[in-house]
Amino acid sequence: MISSEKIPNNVGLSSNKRLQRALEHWQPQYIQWWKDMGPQGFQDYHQVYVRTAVSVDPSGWAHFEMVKLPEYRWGIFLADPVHDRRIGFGDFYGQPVWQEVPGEFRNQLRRLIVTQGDTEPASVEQQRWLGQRCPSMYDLRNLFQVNVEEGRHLWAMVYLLHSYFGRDGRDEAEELLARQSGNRDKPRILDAFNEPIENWLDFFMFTMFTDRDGKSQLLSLSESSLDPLSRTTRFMLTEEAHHMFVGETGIARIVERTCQLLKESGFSEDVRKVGGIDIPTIQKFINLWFSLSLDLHGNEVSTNAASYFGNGLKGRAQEEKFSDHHVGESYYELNVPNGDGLRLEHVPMRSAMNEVLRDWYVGDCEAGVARWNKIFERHGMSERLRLPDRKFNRGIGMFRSLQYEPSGAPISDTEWQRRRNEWLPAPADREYLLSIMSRPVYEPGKFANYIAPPIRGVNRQPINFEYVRTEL
Ligand code: BYC
Repeated sequence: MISSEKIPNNVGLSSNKRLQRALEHWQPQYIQWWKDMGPQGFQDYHQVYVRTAVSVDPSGWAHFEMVKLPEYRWGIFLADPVHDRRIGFGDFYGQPVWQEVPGEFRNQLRRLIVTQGDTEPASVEQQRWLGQRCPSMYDLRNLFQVNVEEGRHLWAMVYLLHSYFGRDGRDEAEELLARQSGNRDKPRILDAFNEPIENWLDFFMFTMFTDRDGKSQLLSLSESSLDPLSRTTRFMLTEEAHHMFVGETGIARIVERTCQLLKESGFSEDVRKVGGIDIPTIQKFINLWFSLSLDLHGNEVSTNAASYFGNGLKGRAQEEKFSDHHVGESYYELNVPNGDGLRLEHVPMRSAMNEVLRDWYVGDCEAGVARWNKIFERHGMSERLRLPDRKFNRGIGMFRSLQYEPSGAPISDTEWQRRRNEWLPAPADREYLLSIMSRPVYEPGKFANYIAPPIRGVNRQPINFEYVRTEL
């Protein structure tokens, strides 16, 4: 039975018969999907200390409780409406925002919502085995927190599909549960969401870099003229911040531990010999997940992006920071491949919107990497982590079929094949990581040898709090 008590919401669910009927059909399928494809081994006998969104009040929107994962109260929330909100960019600039989907933009909006929605369950699927290899109970809990909230973000997109797209929307909502990450016949839509996440270095890099793409995409969707889409994504950003925190601090704690192990061994040891994760391996995983997440922003020159912008469907991150919201006559200076080098081209700004968002994203990632490098500085070490060049290892866009070193220098295909394992995780790196993660750490307050404890626990609980309890 669908009830407002089971599904916390601020969308008037108890009086919305149409939405209730649609959800009554979809929700059991969702729970079945969650049990089959969600965290493996933690569905039936474990209680997890998770936060649940219960309102949109900034001073107290979430509530912490011990719950069994399949009983999590996935809710539906829209950020509060902005009085007299006007369209902030594109051809309809200044007109009132839309409360319904205009017929002429129905397909484009559906495509954007489905693409966004598809990533949410995909990430849960990718991460479903990680609980069996966790570095601590604190981290296990954070993994599940991220997973249930990605589940809620799926609910957010399904709410839009059910409420504004009729029959097609209901079909799309079912398809969101039918595609599967990495499945050869029915893969997830975007490539990065079909990559396996088999160890915790992958997981932390994913939450650092791929969730940050979530942030940039959600920021740009929150500018949308379709007000329900804007309000839904605005509230999703509140939860997204924690996911990036998990990634950024997860890597920071690994870096911290690596520095400690290096110091303890008088810098004479290969840190792997003492069970740590060496800096070159960390760098390889940055190279991988940063480049995969760059791809998630789409092609550099895109007619889709131009018409999303012109039609007011998807803006730029923090649109208010730009002075020109029409962007009819300006140009973006784009470096395009030209023989062995590059040539500067002037591309109509609207067509370059994916690239504009990618610029914002790269800046946000750079700030995160600079924070990691402070840890080396604090230890008096000269090592530094860095983002690879934007051309490196690209699968989407103009640099797709070309090869570059992480520095951005062009190389031949043969050279790429020969040196690829120097720059991206090699099978031996993955084997090593699995070897140090094969025994999960489930004892409260204990941490695997390759990662430092966090500075504080969750929601003012002590670090050694029993965040995940096994029912006897
Ligand atoms: N992989 O004109 P283009 C998140 C396809 S993450 C595979 O550039 P457009 C999260 C494209 O579909 C944020 N295919 O495309 C994070 C199209 O194919 P068709 C997710 C790709 O539409 C962690 C063709 O190439 N949000 O929230 O301008 C955990 C032409 O490309 C890819 C969104 O995605 C790719 N990477 O740009 C959980 C926001 N890239 O149809 C969650 C909504 C492009 O011509 N989506 N293609 O065969 C969008 O804004 C746009 O769809 C994209 C693509 C920016 C993704």
